[in-house]
Formats: sequence, C-alpha cells, structure tokens
Amino acid sequence: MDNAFLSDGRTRSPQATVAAVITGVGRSAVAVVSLCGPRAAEIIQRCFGPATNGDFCPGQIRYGVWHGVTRGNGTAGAAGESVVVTPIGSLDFEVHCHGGRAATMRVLADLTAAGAVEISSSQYCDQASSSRIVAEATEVLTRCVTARTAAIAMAQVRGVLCNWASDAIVRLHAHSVSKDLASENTCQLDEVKQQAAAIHRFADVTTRLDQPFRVVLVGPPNVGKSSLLNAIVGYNRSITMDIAGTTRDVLHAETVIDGLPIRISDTAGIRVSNEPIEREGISRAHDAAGQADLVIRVSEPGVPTSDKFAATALIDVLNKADRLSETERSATKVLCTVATTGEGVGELMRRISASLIGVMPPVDQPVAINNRQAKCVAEIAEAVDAHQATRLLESLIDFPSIDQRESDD
Ligand SMILES: Nc1nc2c(ncn2[C@@H]2O[C@H](COP(=O)(O)OP(=O)(O)OP(=O)(O)O)[C@@H](O)[C@H]2O)c(=O)[nH]1
Ligand SMILES: [Mg+2]
Repeated sequence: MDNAFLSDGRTRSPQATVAAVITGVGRSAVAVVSLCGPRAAEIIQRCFGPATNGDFCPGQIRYGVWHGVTRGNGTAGAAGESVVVTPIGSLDFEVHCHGGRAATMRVLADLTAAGAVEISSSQYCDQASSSRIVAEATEVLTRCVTARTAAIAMAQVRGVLCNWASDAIVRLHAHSVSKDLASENTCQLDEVKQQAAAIHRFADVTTRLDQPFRVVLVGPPNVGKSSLLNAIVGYNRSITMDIAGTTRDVLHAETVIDGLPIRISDTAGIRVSNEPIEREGISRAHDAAGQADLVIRVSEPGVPTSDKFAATALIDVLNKADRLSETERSATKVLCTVATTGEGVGELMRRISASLIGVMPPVDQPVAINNRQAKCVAEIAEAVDAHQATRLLESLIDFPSIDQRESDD
C-alpha cells in the first residue's frame, strides 16, 4: 500500500487512509465502498453505528446505521441509512450501501470528511493486493452491474481463489519434501487437479461476470416473440404486428432478472423464404441462437416448433395460450403465456433465472475470473506431477516461487 497515488497523480503518504467505490457504475442494487489504511477503524467507528455491540472481527457482516459525520460547517450528515460493514482485516473495511449514486456518494463524502483520501477504483485495483488474482478480481468487480455477479467477484477479491491456490502449494510442497510420503503426495496432486477441474467447469460463465447472459427468443413468424420480449423488459422495445415476418433483424434489450444481467434478443420468425432480406434475418436468428446461453423457443397453438437449436439450455413456451380451451391448456406440458396480457410471463422469468443460475457456481467457491486464470486452472487440472502443478499455481497467484523464497531466506 506504499505507492498509492492521489487523484491528481501526487504520491500519497504511506500512512494515508484511502476510500474508493469499487463496484461498477450502472444499475446495481448494492454498491461497495472500500476503506483502507491506518485510520480506517477509527473512521468507521465515527460514521457507523452497528446494530449489535462487540469488537469488529475480519470477515464479519455487521448491520447498522450509517450516520456519517458532522460537516465542518456544523451541519449534520443526512438521515441515517441502513448499511452493512465488513471488516476485511484490521486496516480494511467494506461499506455495502444502496447502489444508487446519491447513497454511494454520501458514504464516500463522509469518509473523506472524516479524513480518508478518495482514490479511483482503478488506483484501488493497482494497490489492493500483492496477488495478481485479487487485483484482477477487483478490476472485474468494478465492472459488475448486478448484486449476484458482484458477489462472486467479491468472494475472489476477498481471496477465495488465492487462498485455494496458496493452500494447494503448501499441501504439495509439504508432501514433496519427504520421500516416504510419495504416495500421499500423489493423492494431494490428484485432489488439487480435481479441484482445478471443478473450478474450470464454470469458467465459461465466470470469465465474463461483467457481461450479460445471452437469452434469445426464436420461433416461427407471428407467434409473439417480439410481444414476449416487450413483456419481459416492460416497454415496447420491439415492433409487434399481426403480420408474419415483422421482425427482420436481431434486436437486443438489456435487463436484470433476479440479480442476473441479461441481454435478451428478439429474432426474425423462422420459416422457408425466398425473400433475400428475410432470409438474411433468419440466418442471423440461427447464429444468435447458436451463441446463446439460453434459447426460448416460442410457438403458438396449432404451430409446431420443428426447429432444433444446439443451445446449452432451452425453454419451450406456448404463447397465445388465450386461444386454448381450459382442457387444452391443462393438457399442455410446456409453459403457457399470453404476451399481450402478461400472463405466464412472471413464470417465464423465474424459469430463465433458474436456468441461468444453474450454470453459475456457488458464491463462496473459487472461480477463474478471466481467461488467464481459466487457462492456468485448466493446465493445473492436467499437471503431470506436483512440481509442475506447483509452478502453475505460483504463476496463477503470481507470487515469488517457493524455491525463490527459500533461496532469498
Ligand atoms: N391473442 C394473442 N395475441 C398475441 C399474443 N402475443 C402476441 N400476440 C399478437 O400476435 C401478433 C404477432 O405478435 P409479434 O410479437 O409481432 O410476433 P412475432 O413472433 O415477433 O412475429 P415476427 O416478428 O413476424 O416473427 C401481434 O398482433 C400481437 O399483438 C398472445 O399471447 N395472445
Ligand atoms: Mg417479431
């Protein structure tokens, strides 16, 4: 923490206590303001009234009221807001407040009024950790726009992957020093490799936590794809009309469902067509479905869904269910919706969320947050011996190697 810079580029004193908003700018339910330095505990005690008594311990979640500081002109801060404060270490705290700009800026203003120096999130990333893993996770965290993706990035900022890798190095090293423990060493290596493979299984999703999930609506013309998109996002993004072939291109809308950032795409109705523009639209619909995390295959009563899509996940929807009799409706196995009234759309959103959450790791699990980390864990999963695995783990963390540390000692 000795080489931090002030916002104007001057080097700050090594004793400075710094504050930075480390969550991304944009829609987010919760924002995180980090406070770090020798005066952090004193400043937190000045601004924050915990709901329960007792000393702060690292890793705790302390609810309470943010009452801020009385300003130099004698005015008191705004009315208290409920926040969560998490001590990370004796010198580091996180304040989790409402994600709106006013609430976040108020916390930051109180911290600086109490003596902290404000720095940008990128300056914070540069100095947050001696481990490259944590610095990379901090950088991704600044770009996450929903609470659910930020929680996974935040766990890595707190060191979940870094701790796993350090622990694996220690385990492999401890057993490699004794020849008698050769078989146990093989067990340790197998365990580390399995854990690396488990981390890599989620890499497809965890390496793009700052990107929305791709959900694509496909189906024959006129079944109500555009109407469903509008019902999901809550405004008329797409033109809807009782003419088959209304949508020609792929249209996108960004939304958040159950804390998941989602880019939902509407596509041209798929049918055999000789019309060049429509054919191009249909080809683009197939491409979009091929790259989707989730395909919603829409049909209407009497119109079969014959198309097959090689998507990771698929939800079938029967729209225009208002045209079914009660008996027909109860005999239908797929999800029924009426896009024009919103009926069934809530259930469709629940299924979208359940399907996508299924591809995400539990929040407290180590994850590879970028391609460098994903490549590294993939190689660890294939390591031929403990020596190679150790080298790869060290390059993942980017700490000096054990051999280097021993020769330094
Ligand atoms: N009765 C009824 N009509 C619907 C429903 N959903 C959509 N419609 C109507 O069906 C017509 C076609 O809807 P769109 O949303 O444009 O259908 P689409 O699948 O996007 O059509 P293309 O873009 O041509 O592929 C419009 O007139 C809508 O108002 C529904 O659930 N019930
Ligand atoms: Mg359409």
